Amino acid sequence: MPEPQTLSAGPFTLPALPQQALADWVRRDYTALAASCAERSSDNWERKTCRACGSTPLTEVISLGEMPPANAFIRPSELTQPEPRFPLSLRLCQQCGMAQLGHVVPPELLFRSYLFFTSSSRRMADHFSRLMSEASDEFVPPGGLVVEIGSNDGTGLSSIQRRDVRVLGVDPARNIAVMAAARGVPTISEFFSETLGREIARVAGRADLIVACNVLGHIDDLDDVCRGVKVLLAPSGAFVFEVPYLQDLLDRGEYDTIYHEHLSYFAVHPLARLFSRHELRLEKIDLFPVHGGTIRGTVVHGTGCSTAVSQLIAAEIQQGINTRVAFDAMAAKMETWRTGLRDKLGALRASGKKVMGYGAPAKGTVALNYCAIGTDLLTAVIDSTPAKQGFLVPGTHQVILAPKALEEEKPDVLLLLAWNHAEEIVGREKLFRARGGRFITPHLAEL
Ligand code: JHZ
Repeated sequence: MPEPQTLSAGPFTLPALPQQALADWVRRDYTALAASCAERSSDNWERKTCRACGSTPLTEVISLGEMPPANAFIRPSELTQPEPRFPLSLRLCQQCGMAQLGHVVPPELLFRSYLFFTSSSRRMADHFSRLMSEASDEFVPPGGLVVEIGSNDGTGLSSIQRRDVRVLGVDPARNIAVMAAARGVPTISEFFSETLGREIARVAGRADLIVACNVLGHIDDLDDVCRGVKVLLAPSGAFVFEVPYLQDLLDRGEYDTIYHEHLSYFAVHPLARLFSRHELRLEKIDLFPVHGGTIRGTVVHGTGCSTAVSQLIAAEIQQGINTRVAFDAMAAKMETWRTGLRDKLGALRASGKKVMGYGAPAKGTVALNYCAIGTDLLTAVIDSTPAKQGFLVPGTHQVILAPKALEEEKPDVLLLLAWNHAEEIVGREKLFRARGGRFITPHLAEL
């Protein structure tokens, strides 16, 4: 364990807390800390200005109608109660081309109790461990501080805990923060904000590395987050983030990744613009195939962006990914898949085949609701997450069963709702395939 040391952190020159003291601080001061964070709006409201550049107008390019929140799994006993639904429509900023949702569901409703666990995919856990390890090698000196925003169950941070670094998680999901703390990752169960960034810097010193994977898209006030990163990040530190890439969403028609939790759909161009408004420099972009196509950005203090990032931006503009034409093409594909999938499932039912879903991801809720696939077409869904089992898919109400149900139910066809984990899932379910079982995807691919 490193000795306490004094960090020179801009206006903050307090002794940095070692790991154990950091954990004690989180435990002891949690209530006061939570109260000091800005209260969130409790209304479902409409967004009129762009999250990246603040401009108007925002023009609607895709509508998925009214949808239940994608992770609002319900108990069978709650079936008689009305299920909340909110408008789900994608809008485009006419100035910077940022794609974003028009309606904001209160984050307290979406994120305080959460059923998605980073550790649910071995491949993703490895991906995040590699990120943590490589970024720590590059940016974190001995005894340095790593803060993860949206740290979930602590999968990422726990992978570097044996190093000579201090780790601190921030995640609003109270049920998951407890799990992270139990595996030794001190976690502030709050929404990240400028207020919280200042508080962490004041008490723990500035962070050498701030990580946020699949988080920026979930936050309505991106300016507040950037201000928080700016005050928390050490002068030579880095902010490393991952977000699904809009280019892949459009190319592959990943309409099911559009849901209320995802408020922004990022291309590099609007991101660079957002950061530069906060004197943060987008230094590097790496592309990864995970989650249907992801970009990892590395941001440092400074202005502008690197030559490599500028080249990516030029390519995006040339391809027109932030234009209405690209979204119109996707809307047409969505319609074809919806009709095709309903027809296919109808034909399978007519020929006496049993079809179940595999994976109860957030995107599964969107695909099933958008295509109006009820329990008549798809009887149940398999998912390995114990916390989801026994619950029903929001809106369409398939019961979620543990993978062992495959042997009892013996479905003929599995609709792979978690298509982004195809390799892992198809690779594991060899028995199902051996007895003639087939996987199909919501995009009508046969695996
Ligand atoms: P998965 C999540 O979306 C949530 P989701 C979040 N909003 C986000 O931004 C994106 O990730 C990027 C199960 N499973 O990862 C586990 C198996 O059953 O596609 C999960 O419930 N067996 C933060 O929810 C689901 O599938 C397996 O072998 O769309 C996958 O969810 C594996 C690998 C997974 O994320």
